[in-house]
Amino acid sequence: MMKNGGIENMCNQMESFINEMQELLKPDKTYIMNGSQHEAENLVDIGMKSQFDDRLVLRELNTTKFPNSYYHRSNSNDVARTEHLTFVCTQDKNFAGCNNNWMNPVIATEKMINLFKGSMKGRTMYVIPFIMGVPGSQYSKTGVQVTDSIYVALSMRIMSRVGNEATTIIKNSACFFRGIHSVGDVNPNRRFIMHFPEKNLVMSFGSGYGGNALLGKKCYSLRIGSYMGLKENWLAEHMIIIGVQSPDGNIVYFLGAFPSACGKTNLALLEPIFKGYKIFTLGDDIAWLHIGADGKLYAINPETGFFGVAPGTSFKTNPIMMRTLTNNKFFPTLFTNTAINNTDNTPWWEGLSDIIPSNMTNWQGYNYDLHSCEPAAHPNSRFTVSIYNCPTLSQEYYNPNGVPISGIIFGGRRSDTIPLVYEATNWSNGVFLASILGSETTAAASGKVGCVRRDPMAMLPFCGYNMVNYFQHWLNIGKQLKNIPKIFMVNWFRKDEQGNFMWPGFRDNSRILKWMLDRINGKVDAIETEIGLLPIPNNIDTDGLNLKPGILHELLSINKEAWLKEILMIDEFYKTFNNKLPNELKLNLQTLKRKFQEK
Ligand code: GTP
Ligand code: SPV
Ligand code: MN
Repeated sequence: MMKNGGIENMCNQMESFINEMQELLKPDKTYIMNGSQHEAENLVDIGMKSQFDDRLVLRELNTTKFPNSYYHRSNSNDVARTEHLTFVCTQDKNFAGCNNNWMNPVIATEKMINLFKGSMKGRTMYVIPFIMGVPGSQYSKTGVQVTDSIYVALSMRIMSRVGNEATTIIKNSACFFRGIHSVGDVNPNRRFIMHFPEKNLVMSFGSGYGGNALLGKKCYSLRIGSYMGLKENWLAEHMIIIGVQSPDGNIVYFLGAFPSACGKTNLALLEPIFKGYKIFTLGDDIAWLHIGADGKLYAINPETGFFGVAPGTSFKTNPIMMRTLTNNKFFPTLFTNTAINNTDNTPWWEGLSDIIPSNMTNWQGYNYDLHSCEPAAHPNSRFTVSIYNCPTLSQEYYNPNGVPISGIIFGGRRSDTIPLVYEATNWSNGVFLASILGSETTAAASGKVGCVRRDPMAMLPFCGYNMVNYFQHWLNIGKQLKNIPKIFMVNWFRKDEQGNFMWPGFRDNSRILKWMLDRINGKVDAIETEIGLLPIPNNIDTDGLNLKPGILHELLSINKEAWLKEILMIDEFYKTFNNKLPNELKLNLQTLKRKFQEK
């Protein structure tokens, strides 16, 4: 029996997709999402009454402190993206490149069909029509995902524009994205996230975790999106979008790319340390970049929510996010794999408060032992919250054409070598510096944490095609731009010998943004060095900053020995591309080497 959440005249293409899915997945019921308030309440209600994997799907949290907020605990084997189980299935293996796992599309399809066959027996299939981007915008895209997870259905409603408006646009359109998702039995041995860019299709089985299961997000908006961007001359990027307002009222827009769990959300919702400055938030994870009619680079955020890392978030580090989380308007907020403070039924995570609550349940559902060396919340525990709750949301978020970009920031998590901030000498040098971006791995993806790996443009896990062609595409976009944004590299994560962060980070990062503004406005000079343009230390506003003497100088210095090691790693990385890299990048590397030899 098909229950229609709203629209009566179901479009042909969408209807046949649903029929096909019913045939394959054999759900007991089908529910087509309409996006209404009533629907959200209903789904939450069902979630609070149903069990999956021996756990309640949702539990209500303290209604005064966290209104309309719900707790979800996942299977402990399903807490992060699984890059080794993520595939790009193009006809030609070389098209996917050595940056992706590849599988023959026919074999991959057969494998997935076998997993999906009847996997929704006894379950409801939720049909999720969604729009990425402002409805009606020339840059927005539509999709339909099916899932058997209420948690995923609710999360998709927060993260994208789900409901009748999407259905109306999709009506009779054949080119919408199709996403097939089932949590199956959450068995890592039967878990695959398969991308078919040539078919605008993703099949994901066996995981309910964000990036694996909310198919509008990384799967569509980045992996499939980057492929569409290559074909259609635009870029899909793992980037925040912010507007930085200076005391004269002028707003300058920046993009910021950092690998997973390396500071995007915190920078996107930053409250500047200085009076008179303000940061407006447009996006915290994904940006679609187009060349406007005026030759400038324009950015939109296709998403409508934040899927943010909980640990480290507090009134001290990120007051705007804390207000966002307790400012619920229309959408329920979800907390996943945090700990629970049983005294008042609120979510808790490391860094939220200096004092650790004494009566807690940890992320796995056990009493938390205060003397434990293990964290109470999973390091990759997250919240899913609507962007409309955000008090600093920019009015320009709704602009269908996006905002014009003046600066692009790339950053990684590096305990050594990489200075606090430096600037590329031009676009080609900026693309080079972004292509050699290195970062220590984090809990956002399964696997070892803390190993330096190259993560070009913070897109290594998300570029849906050969990275060699991706670099060339970046260079080509630059050649078409009339106003070239400045490109900056940052590192908030340098550590001293005791292992403490040398830079306070978070709100103090506004000091670095201020320097970038000054550079963009031509107010300050910079020092030419082997690696690019470094700030004159006096030009960084340190008013009220409690740094020990010499620290800023050290953060802005270049250690030749460390850089020679870095260059060896870059060489190794570049070798993996079998000499296929664009010449412009090879030349940049040669110049970098030569400059250090001359030193
Ligand atoms: P994804 O959602 O995985 O893409 O992550 P993200 O890039 O949005 O990272 P996020 O802002 O959520 O930060 C990840 C972790 O780094 C959190 O634990 C933050 O508290 C911490 N963090 C963010 N900014 C800073 C900073 O400036 N300094 C330090 N030391 N930690 C930071
Ligand atoms: C990331 O890992 O970069 C995230 C979380 O933003 S996920 O949506 O799971 O990819
Ligand atoms: Mn991300």
